[in-house]
Amino acid sequence: MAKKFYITTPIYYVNASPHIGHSYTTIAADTLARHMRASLGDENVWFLTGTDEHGQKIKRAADDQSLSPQEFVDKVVVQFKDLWVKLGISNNDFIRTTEDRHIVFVQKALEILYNDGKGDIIYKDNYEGLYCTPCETFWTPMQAEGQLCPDCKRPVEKISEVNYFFRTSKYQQWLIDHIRKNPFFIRPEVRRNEVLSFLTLNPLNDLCISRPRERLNWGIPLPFSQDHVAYVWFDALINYISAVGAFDEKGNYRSAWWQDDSQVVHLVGKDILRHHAVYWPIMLHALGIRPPDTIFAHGWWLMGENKMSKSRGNVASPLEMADKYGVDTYRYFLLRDVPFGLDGNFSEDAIIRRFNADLANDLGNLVFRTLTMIEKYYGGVVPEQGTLDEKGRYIASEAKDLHEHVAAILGVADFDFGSALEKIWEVINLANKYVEETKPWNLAKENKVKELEAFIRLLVEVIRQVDICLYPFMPRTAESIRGQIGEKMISKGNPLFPRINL
Ligand code: ME8
Repeated sequence: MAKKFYITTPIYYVNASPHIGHSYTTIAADTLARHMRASLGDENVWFLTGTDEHGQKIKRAADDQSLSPQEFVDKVVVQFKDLWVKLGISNNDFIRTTEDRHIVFVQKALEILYNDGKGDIIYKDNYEGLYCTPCETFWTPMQAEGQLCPDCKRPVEKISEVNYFFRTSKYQQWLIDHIRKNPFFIRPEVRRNEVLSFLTLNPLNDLCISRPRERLNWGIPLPFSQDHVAYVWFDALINYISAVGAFDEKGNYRSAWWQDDSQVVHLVGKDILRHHAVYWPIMLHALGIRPPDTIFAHGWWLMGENKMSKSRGNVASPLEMADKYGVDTYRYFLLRDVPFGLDGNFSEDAIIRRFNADLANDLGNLVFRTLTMIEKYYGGVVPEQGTLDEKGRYIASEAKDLHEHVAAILGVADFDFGSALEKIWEVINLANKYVEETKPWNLAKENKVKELEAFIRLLVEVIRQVDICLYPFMPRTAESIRGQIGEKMISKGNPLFPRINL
């Protein structure tokens, strides 16, 4: 097992407010970061998120509001930062591509590739192509069938200009070999196969990494050309290394987090898989930096048939959902309702169903009935451990092993949050069923003092184990359960999840 864990989210465009899709990746990364901190220690986990602030899209959005691009991004970035605080996101750093630390680093990386490659890695050429401005991508006439962008289906523009290119084609075979040798490099499997077939069936086009300043000046100036700025994707991908390291005077990258003994994981949506699984590893390889260990591309939240997206305007607000249903309910819903990797339909009805069934009925009920019994039978003092019957012993051992089971599920690069939560709920439900079968109120009536004590103590142990496993997913809930069931005494308070009546 790696000694260090470095996890990232995409850096989001600040052309509009964050929506549920953005919060999804960030909550997933937060859950993994919290989970890994529990096993590796806080000091061995680094969680990075941030914002992508250059490029045409941002410039246009700023123009629409009659603001300078810098004024505009300074305004919107606050919404992302505030949302992450509200959602309990425990990122260690937040990188903005307009920060000096990033700009200087990108220029250095370009300089290294330009000088070391001596025209073999970066070269200048005339470019004629079809360009999709919202996606910031050039397409060949075959790809942009009917003059429409194959990704977003909006019209493309014909463009002819002198640009700088990155000879990605030179690294195509290296990348294919790397993907074949490393089954966990691109996950889930379906995405790995998708990238492999793309790479094995098509010659890779060299990547255009500049934009002429006369067309777009909101970008990082190329160190070797006054007339160009860096293509926004080239600038953006580099955030993953600019935030955690630097080049030494010989051009070698040094980082505390991007090391041989660290596990480097990028979580992204499937919309940006190709940028991450093809261009990014090649950029790193050309810079003499090893590829990340895993690029996981999750599915999309849909509204009806369509992907939820800023440009379509069919978005739901994470702030509103968290205010309405609670931050932890929202976190739980996103990670439980749809298997990580697949698409899912977003609906408030589904949140309410999860809330009432899993949170109010199962978890909330187990905690509240345990607290009530401790108050009623023991005046609020947590009883001592006692001798359990066979069923009780089985539940105790399932609870004891729960953390190991959850860690085994999350330890595989498929990050199956849904199955991990299901496993936790199996134990919660075992305990609830045990209460119903044992009928502790009868034990009390029949004066079975020892049995009752052992029984209630078991429930406390189950809740403690569940609490530990739940913490990465629902940190505030876990903390509040810890506050309610202390080492020796309880502090009952209100039910955690009062039912929502429809
Ligand atoms: O692509 N469902 O930024 P972006 C699930 N700046 N996840 C979604 C989603 C949805 N409907 N919509 C967005 C960019 N996401 C670039 C990234 S990284 C070097 C540069 C999430 O603001 C998902 O993680 O368009 C997706 O990949 C990302 O937001 C795209 O965010």
